[in-house]
Amino acid sequence: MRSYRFALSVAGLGIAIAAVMIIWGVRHNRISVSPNAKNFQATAISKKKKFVIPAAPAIYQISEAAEDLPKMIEAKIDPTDVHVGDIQNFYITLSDPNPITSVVAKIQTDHHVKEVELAEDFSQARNDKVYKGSWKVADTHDTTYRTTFVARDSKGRENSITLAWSDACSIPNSGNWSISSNSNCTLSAVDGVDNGDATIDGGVNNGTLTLNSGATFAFNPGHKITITTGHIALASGAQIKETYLWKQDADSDTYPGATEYAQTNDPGPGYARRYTWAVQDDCYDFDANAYPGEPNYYASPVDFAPNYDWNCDGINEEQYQSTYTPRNCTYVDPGDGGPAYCQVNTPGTAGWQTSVPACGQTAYYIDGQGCIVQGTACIYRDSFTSGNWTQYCR
Ligand SMILES: [Ca+2]
Ligand SMILES: [Ca+2]
Ligand SMILES: [Ca+2]
Repeated sequence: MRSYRFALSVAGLGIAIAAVMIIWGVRHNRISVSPNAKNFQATAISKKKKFVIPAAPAIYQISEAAEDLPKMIEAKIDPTDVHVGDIQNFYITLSDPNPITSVVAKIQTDHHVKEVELAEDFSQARNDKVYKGSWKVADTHDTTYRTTFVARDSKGRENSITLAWSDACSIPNSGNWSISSNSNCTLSAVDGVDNGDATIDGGVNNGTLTLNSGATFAFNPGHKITITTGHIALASGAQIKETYLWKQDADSDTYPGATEYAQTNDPGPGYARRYTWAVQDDCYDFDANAYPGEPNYYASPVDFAPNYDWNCDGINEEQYQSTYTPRNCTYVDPGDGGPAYCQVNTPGTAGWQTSVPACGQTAYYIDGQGCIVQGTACIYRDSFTSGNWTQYCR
């Protein structure tokens, strides 16, 4: 185990990273009534962020504990972003006092893990050994994409590193963070630890923190990054920086936007250190009515359709999610000279007449139904609050 105090040990290397009962039925309040659990059917909104894959090719400088052998020095994937049918090449540079016996790249995509044997590239005139291999891309990587290099030497030692593009880092806003909670993670923007230490351990999986070009991993003065059994893979243009992390609440709803800034001085109005903010970020920092936990429903999208996620939970929750069930009555003549009446067998429930409309859409809503005597039968009438309603969402 070896501790890297980056400010001291590698700064010099230039690494700087939301009922009223009436005679007809039940009337809903459009804003405050929450759907009951039985009827809950939220719609997932398709604003999933695609993970960031660097422009090809990408070369990563690897930092790891000194005693890991075979030592991994540099990895290259060319091209990084691929499509089915493309040829993808892998290179890894290794150093070991003993002969290398096998080098394998395990490529994990949406449905498969493909293993590619890498062979030594004797055309490389250098002391460190370069191994290369390629495969024809046979699967998509819309949800999963990572490549693990595994090297073994003649002493039976094994070392591995995983370059991931689909794995989130889930670093808390405040305090210590260890990569072992995720195994692998990748950053393509500003992130890091605020008021805490970072540990790159990765448990049994040899976790790797991958920093793509443009990524900054920040840690505060007086804190440290420790590499134990894991790795840091640093692309050209990525940096590890000893400084402070800041986030801005532009719409003043007390929840900050997700964008972070790594710098020593306060960037200005609305900014505060990352560790001082609410646990969850704002999902839309341009409207104070959109924030985590917003109780109200709205007829309009947050920004543009289909995003009606006003409460920032990642789904479009419709306020009214049921179609109505009809009231059922039986005409009764008491036979004693008294007036005929309609006996209610089942009261029915409020709901949309035909199908549940999407957020912002309008359809006929039966808010309640009554049955009255007409001649020698019962007829049904919708409550006066029934009509064309708009589906509100949050
Ligand atoms: Ca905000
Ligand atoms: Ca907001
Ligand atoms: Ca929502």
